[in-house]
Amino acid sequence: MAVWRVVLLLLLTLAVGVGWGYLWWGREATRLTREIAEARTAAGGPHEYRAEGVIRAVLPEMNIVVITHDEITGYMPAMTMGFRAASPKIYETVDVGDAVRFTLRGTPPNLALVAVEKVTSQ
Ligand SMILES: [Cu+2]
Repeated sequence: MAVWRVVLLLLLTLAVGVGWGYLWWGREATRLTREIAEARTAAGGPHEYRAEGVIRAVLPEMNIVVITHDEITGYMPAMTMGFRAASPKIYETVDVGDAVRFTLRGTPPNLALVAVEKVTSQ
């Protein structure tokens, strides 16, 4: 076999190999991207939760509002805990003892209180 034929054959083999490698990698990358997106959706990503509770303490200096809350569906059972307020305006709208309906937003467990509205008792 002529030398140029051997060289050509080697180059072709190499080209095919690299080509398949790229194709395989491309498929892998696509699959990984999809899996990461699915895992993010399942495990976390920004969520929004709504619940009701009673304000127990308002601590602007600690950036915390303590609320005894009902069960937060899909997140946590009823308990008393502190929530970080997303904005200082939150503190102006609530007082200790208020029954409230509130909204949490963020990626669990890093959630912030983004809205609080008083529930008027009938
Ligand atoms: Cu809680």
